[in-house]
Amino acid sequence: MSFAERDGLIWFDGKMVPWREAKTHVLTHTLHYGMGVFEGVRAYATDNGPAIFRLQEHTERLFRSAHILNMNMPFNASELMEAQKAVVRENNLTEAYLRPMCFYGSEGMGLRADNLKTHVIVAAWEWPSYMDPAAKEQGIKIRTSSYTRHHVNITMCKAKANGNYMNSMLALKEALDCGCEEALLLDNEGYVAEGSGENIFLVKNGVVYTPELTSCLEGITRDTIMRFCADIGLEVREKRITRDEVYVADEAFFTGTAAEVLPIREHDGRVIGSGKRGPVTEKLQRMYFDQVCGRRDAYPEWQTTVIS
Ligand code: PPE
Repeated sequence: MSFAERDGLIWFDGKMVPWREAKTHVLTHTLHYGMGVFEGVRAYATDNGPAIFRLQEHTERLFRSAHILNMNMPFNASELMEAQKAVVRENNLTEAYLRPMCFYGSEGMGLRADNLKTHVIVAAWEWPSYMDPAAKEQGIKIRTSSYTRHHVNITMCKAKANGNYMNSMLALKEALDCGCEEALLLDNEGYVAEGSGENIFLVKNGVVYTPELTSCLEGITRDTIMRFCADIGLEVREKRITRDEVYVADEAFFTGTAAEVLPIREHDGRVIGSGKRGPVTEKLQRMYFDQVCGRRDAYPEWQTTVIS
């Protein structure tokens, strides 16, 4: 089913509009040059109805992304948080993937356009993990991408910017064509950066490692996992990681809103650890699902129910 031809409502510039009417012109500036920012957010079914996970942090990152790209935001954070709650509620979703996105309209054309307005949409739909459910247990096969992750001074990597995802799509397609399920991108110095849409973690001799933030998006799932590690006394070291450190890790996993917590079983044809989900990954993965589904008492502020 096409994403354009569905029933439901999309929040568009402050109003709920019928799904099929949430359209923009072909001369929409962002369509031409990729200057836009977005978020990926999930809502999970809980005993209190659907709850959006870390809504505030996602919304704050959207504002930081817009600030980095110098995009004027016509709404404030509380309006956009209300919009996100409303799309889940008004589409009667029990679980959802939410996509807030800010883009320049067709007010002007060319790189020099100086009259552009930022438009904002929030859509939500049911989007189960795009990996096979068995992958959550068995792990996935990945390969090092021949595409380098964006250099920090080419596009602004702290911004979750539309245009940055050309890099992700090239890397992912290459990995899929090679029979893998995800790509691992290295930074311009050759150190491990991240997946096409995930942060990476390694476990070695009981210590958890993840690349420093200069090499990856400041993932909210990454932050969640790091808090869990601190809570259960697991040391986390943020450091530069080489691809061969992944080959010899005891465990490796990806984190991201869409991918959730996903074990990696093979990298560049080398089996990682036992070749399936390791015990640390399993523990953190369980904590994650318990948390997002409202089965833990910790961090109640991370859950936002959508009831108005
Ligand atoms: N790195 C990248 C490049 C990235 O796109 C994401 C999220 C992350 C790390 C993890 O960030 P977080 O979701 O805050 O833990 N990628 C989003 C878009 C994926 C897509 O396929 O589109 C997501 O997971 O929603």
